[in-house]
Amino acid sequence: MFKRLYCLIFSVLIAAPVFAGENTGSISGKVKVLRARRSADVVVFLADVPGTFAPPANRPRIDQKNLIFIPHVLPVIVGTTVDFANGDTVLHNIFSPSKTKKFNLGSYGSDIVKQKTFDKEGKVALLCNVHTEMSAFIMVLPNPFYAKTGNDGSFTITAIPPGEYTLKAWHEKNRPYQQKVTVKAGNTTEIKIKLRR
Ligand SMILES: [Cu+2]
Repeated sequence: MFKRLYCLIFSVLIAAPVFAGENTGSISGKVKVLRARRSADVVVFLADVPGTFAPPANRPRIDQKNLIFIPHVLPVIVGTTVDFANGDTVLHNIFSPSKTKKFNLGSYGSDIVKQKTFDKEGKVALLCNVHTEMSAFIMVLPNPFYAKTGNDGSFTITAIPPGEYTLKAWHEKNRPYQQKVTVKAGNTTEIKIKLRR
């Protein structure tokens, strides 16, 4: 009986260091976009985490429904290939005039999904040649330590290696924001951000 108990305690002690979150930290917070009704679609990210990071195995997707890009803002890491679908019955023609990635997918309907790989950091504005009111953004980031705010402005970035970093926040209509942030193992750093025009 005792032997079994010791065994159990021992294995728990050995297993402990590999628990997720034990060796990493989190950043959690809230962004307030001043003079805006919603604080959604703000990309909060760490600019300077050392290491190389592979893009995800599953391709993220930007769809188009009722002449709206969904999602409106898509953060990805460098090297990510994005699927561009058309969920409407009309043709769309996605293009980007941005320096980060200039491209034009041509016009196509719902029977085709096209891909583009984003291999340079920066902002990519998406537009449609057919519908001038359509707009979306892809933020190409250096690492997976990012989050996008919900309607209430809240965000959480998890599994961050401990260290001191530059935290940046981007919103399409506001001035870019940055601050220093310290991440400690097993800890959550709380951040409050106000974005101004
Ligand atoms: Cu369109």
